[in-house]
Amino acid sequence: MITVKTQIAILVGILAIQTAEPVRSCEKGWILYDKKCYSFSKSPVSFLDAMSACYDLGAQLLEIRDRFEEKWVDLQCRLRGYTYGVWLGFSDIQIEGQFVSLTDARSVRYVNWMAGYPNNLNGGEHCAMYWWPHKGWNDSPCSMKINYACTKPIENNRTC
Ligand SMILES: [Ca+2]
Repeated sequence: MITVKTQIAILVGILAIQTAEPVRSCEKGWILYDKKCYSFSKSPVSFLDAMSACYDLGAQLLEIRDRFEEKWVDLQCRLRGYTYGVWLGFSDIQIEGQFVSLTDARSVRYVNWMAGYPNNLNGGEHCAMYWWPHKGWNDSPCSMKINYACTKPIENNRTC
C-alpha cells in the first residue's frame, strides 16, 4: 500500500527532473501570463489528483510567486466562479509547519497566509490553497476537493 505521502514524494521527484516542451506560445486552452501558460480546472479535485492531472499535461501545479501573479489568479478564480479557489503547489506533509515548493523542495519565499493561518486544524491540514473570497492562503486537508491551475513555462525564440 503506497501512502499519499509517498505518492506525493514520487511526483515531486518526477517534476524536478521534467523538462519543458519547446513552444513559442501557449497551446489551445492555455492562457499566457508573464511567460507562463496556465490551464484552469473545470472541476474541483483532491490535491494529489490535481498534481497528477498537471503532470499528465506536462505541467506543474500552480505555485504563486508574487502578489501580481496572485491578483491575476484571483481574477481567474472570480471569472470561473470557483467556490474556494485553487490549490497551490506547496505542502508541509514532510515536516509540519514547513511549507515547501513541490517542484524544488525549497521553502516558500512569497507567502500570503490569512491572519492566523496556517492553523493545521485538527492536525490534518498539509496542503496549501489560495482562498480567493478571503484573498489569502489557507492550509487544507489534502483530500478536500478544490479547483486548481496547472502552469508551464513558455520558451521564446528558441532555434533548433
Ligand atoms: Ca487551515
